[in-house]
Amino acid sequence: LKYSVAKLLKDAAPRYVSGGDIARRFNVTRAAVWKCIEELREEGYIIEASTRKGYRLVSMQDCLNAFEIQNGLNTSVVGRSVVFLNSIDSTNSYAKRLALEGAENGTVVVAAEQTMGRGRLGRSWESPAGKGIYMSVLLKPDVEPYETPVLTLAAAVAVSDAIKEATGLDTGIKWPNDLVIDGKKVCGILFEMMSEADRVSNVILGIGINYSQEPEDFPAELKDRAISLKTASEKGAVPPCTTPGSMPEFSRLSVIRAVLKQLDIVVRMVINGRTDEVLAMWKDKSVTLGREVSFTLKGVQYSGVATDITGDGKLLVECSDGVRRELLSGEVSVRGIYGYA
Ligand code: BT5
Repeated sequence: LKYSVAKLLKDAAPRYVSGGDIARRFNVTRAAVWKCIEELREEGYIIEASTRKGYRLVSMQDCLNAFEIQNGLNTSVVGRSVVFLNSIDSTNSYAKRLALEGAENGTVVVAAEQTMGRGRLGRSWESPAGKGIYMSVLLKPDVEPYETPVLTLAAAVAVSDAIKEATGLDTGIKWPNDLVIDGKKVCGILFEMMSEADRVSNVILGIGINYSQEPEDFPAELKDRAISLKTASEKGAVPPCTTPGSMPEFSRLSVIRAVLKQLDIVVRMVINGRTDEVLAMWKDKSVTLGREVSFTLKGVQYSGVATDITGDGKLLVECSDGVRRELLSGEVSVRGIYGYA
């Protein structure tokens, strides 16, 4: 009932709907309607009440729940099932647990907060409550292990396109899949897989996007290396849905839905063998290719120029010792000149 009431108010907005009309429509008491409204308000729906006119939905900007993430999404796989959690250790760890219990292909886990958000190579991901987007997508793609690096690059392309769609902001991709704005990291992606013999049984794509942190919200060591969508949009980009003089009306919800839609598209491209197109999209957004980079491999530090991406998703670096090396994401960290390691 709760979300049926939300949908009714959404369809009617900005007009009021009377409590009596809602009660009759769903065959419940006015007291039950009032209780729904209270619950929706707790979930972040801003609903105005007027004794004469009834209820009116004013804003959904802070609201996040499984119903709104999934409602009318129209994707073929990604988002088939959505789990929303107020707080969790890590959405990737949670998705892994769901996978072991047999969760379906395309299951999405979204949390408002992570208490142990993870990065690659044992690093951590700052995940303060309500200020970021923390989500994991469970996929069961019919691919072999060597095909998965392209899938992780594809995820970066999808999130970059989604951020553009939902906020109007342009992001560059730092290899393998950090999204950056003005040389600062706005999104990180953690790719994990569970495989049996030579089949990939489950892939978990973990996506962390800084949404509304102010620069001072980041820990000191990240202040110059991290940025949120909100800060970036205040600096000049024009989001698609602004009314003159008002703050940008994008939301965690609109960004998440755009991510799911774009992921659905690129995952299908990879599965259908259209990897060349995906790699071309990645290259187009890359801020790494053509630049000088350094990295550490088995304790030895190398530097060189990143020249290309191989057909199977590895970064080609022409090293200063004359050797051309192929780097696999997840194995190494590439340092560039973008203000952060
Ligand atoms: C990543 O690792 O960038 C992958 C981050 C993935 C996070 C998502 S959130 C949902 C899902 N559940 C999880 O538990 N994880 C995924 P990496 O390339 O290793 O970068 C980690 C480094 O980025 C850290 O060592 C910090 O230097 C920096 N960092 C940490 N939190 C940050 C933040 N919020 N914004 C920008 N940089 C951050």
